[in-house]
Amino acid sequence: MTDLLNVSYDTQIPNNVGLSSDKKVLKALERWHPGYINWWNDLIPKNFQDSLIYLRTAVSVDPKGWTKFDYVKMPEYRWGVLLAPQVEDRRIPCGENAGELAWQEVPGEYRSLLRRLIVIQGDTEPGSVEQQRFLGLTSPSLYDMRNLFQVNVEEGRHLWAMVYLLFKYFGRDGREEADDLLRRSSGSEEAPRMLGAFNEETPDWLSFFMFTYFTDRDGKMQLEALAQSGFDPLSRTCRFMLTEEAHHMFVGETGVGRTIQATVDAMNKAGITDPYDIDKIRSLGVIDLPTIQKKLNLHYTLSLDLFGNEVSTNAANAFNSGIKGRYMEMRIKDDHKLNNDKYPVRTVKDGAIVSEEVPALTAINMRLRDDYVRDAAGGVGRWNKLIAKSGVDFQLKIPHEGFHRQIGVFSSVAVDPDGNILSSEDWLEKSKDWLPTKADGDFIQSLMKPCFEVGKYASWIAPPKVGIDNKPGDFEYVKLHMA
Ligand code: BYC
Ligand code: FE
Ligand code: FE
Repeated sequence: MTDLLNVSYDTQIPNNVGLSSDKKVLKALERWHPGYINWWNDLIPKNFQDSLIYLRTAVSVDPKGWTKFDYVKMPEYRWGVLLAPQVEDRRIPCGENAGELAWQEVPGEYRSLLRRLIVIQGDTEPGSVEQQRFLGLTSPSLYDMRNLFQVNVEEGRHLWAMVYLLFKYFGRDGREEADDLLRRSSGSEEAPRMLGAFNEETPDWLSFFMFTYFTDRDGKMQLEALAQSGFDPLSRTCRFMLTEEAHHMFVGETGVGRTIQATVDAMNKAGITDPYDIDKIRSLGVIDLPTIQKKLNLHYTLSLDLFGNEVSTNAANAFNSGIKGRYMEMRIKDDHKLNNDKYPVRTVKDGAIVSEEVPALTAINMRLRDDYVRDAAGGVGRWNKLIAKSGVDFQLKIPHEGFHRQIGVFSSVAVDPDGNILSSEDWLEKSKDWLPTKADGDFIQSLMKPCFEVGKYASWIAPPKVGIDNKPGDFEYVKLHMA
């Protein structure tokens, strides 16, 4: 018997799903494993593969004590298949099947819908690691390097989580999809990743922090929605993934916060009060606040696109069948079917942005995006508190939902960060004030010099307030392998 909380390490693939007695799936995973290891080894620079990284590994799915910290070489990280414990008598929470027992097998009529969502989810995980592959080389500290690699191995594990579902429940086409997840790659011409944001670059550490704050938070929201799934194995998988996700967003929030802290500290020390005195501020070796705002604008809007179209029949079908729920579905007080309900959606009509009531079933994506916007605002408020405390007169703002969009109703119009519709000439002229330019990117790149000395930090980022696993400031988070 496998203990459902503790992770069994008796097979090559750590798991709490009883793999050692599920020979068919174990074999399929073991056949897939070398391709995965090759993907990882080709991706991450060699000297980091040989370095010892102070990583947390899941040893249990018990929320009270699921991790163990230790030095590991990344290729030896025990990627595993971990599902949150089964809830007895769990019911389908929404849609036309609401109230029925959750499915333990894939319902035939929803097979392709379910497979598509699992594949899309699975595709983003390795995509993000591909985007971040070179960041180790310019890490501002060993602490940050460790956090980068922690995020990377966990995104790798998230890929394993989806691949397990494909092998276990989708037979031959599941195996083909699992192979394709390693065939596509971020930014590739022939076989790009499926969703837009995962084919963009993560060229520097500020982008990495914005990505883990804003884009991993889309991950959180989508996982929350999939954790509601009536397909119980998907629900349990996503519930465990969410416990890991919290750390990714922590890395993002504190990373941006520490970047801001270094900037305002340097400004104060040099007696600069005008946040727009950009050349002077940059000459201090820190990133000026207006450029941080531009990066925020970029990553926030790329992340909004990940919610799909505001009005979507795909989303209506997923909800109605009970495959995907809303954020906190169980806490919402309505009939969980939405057949007669309306939901307000902003749209563009006769050159103006207006709000329109649409059938709530079709507005599932919009609703999740609204929840996301509220969730994302919290950290921005905390960043502004840091700035206010320093006495610098500046506030970061989340741009209007119509700004810089590629997907949905706003993709056809140019909108400024305050929500005014612009002509394309105006957009061309002004967007350089709102989105990072090549010159901004070059400047940030000029700061991206590795700082690999124990306990030291690059000029543009403040040290963290507390260490990982309560370690002291001079803790060696990475024992670098010198080639
Ligand atoms: N880029 O009806 P619509 C994460 C496609 S992140 C390209 O609105 P739907 C993570 C769409 O696929 C979370 N294409 O679609 C974060 C559809 O194509 P088909 C990932 C896009 O299904 C950081 C067509 O446009 N998980 O975990 O309602 C690091 C019509 O659109 C995009 C999920 O997303 C786009 N942005 O909504 C690591 C959960 N948007 O089918 C990891 C699973 C739409 O007509 N996915 N399209 O060819 C879903 O639930 C939904 O597929 C989506 C799209 C919300 C993504
Ligand atoms: Fe993930
Ligand atoms: Fe993540």
